[in-house]
Amino acid sequence: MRTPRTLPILFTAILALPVLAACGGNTSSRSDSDEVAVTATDTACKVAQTELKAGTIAFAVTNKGDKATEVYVYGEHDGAYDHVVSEVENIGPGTSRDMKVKLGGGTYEIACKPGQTGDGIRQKITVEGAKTHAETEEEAYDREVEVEAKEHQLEGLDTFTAKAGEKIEFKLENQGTTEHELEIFGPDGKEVGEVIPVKPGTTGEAVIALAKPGTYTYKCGIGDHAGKGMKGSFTVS
Ligand SMILES: [Cu+2]
Repeated sequence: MRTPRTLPILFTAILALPVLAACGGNTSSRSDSDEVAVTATDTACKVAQTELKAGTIAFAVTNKGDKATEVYVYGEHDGAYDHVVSEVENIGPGTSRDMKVKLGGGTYEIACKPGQTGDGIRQKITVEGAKTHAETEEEAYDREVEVEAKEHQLEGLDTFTAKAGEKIEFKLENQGTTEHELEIFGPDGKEVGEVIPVKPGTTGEAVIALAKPGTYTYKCGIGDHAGKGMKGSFTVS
């Protein structure tokens, strides 16, 4: 071995420091707020991690290019990544900015836009976890509707209607004795969003955009709950 004997000891000491700092400073799970470095240059958009866990993610953006840049997170909409989930603009050369965003399961694209123009340099990322509607922390909705779940009914949407383009917060209150959820499907039969399973006695919610007019259907996707009656439809005009 060519390595002097003191080196492994030095390495051990260096490696131990951040571990100790992490243990002492913060015992909570990393997934609560993962920090992901995004390095933007005039020709590249480097995202340190492209596979992430659902939740709040803090993108630490550094502009190492010569032009001012902006960074976007795009969600998928009808196969195209054109739905802006979050953005940060006017990042000058040599400066850094943070962009905190809450992401549900799915695929997204990070776009760096050197010169603050065009579609940007894109990097796809995959987020693993519950499929909630992608939302920034400040995301607004137009109104909310309450849905009550029990064995085996979903109540509250019988007379519900909406206008195309409305963003609705669906609040699912589980008054039953087992877990229930609420999946919503657009006129084309594709899922537009869901309230992930909620435990008995608790409430869950999701903001879901009802983009297109038509007949939407909903159901509880757990077991055969839909077959037992936990399903229905409503109209978006
Ligand atoms: Cu159910």
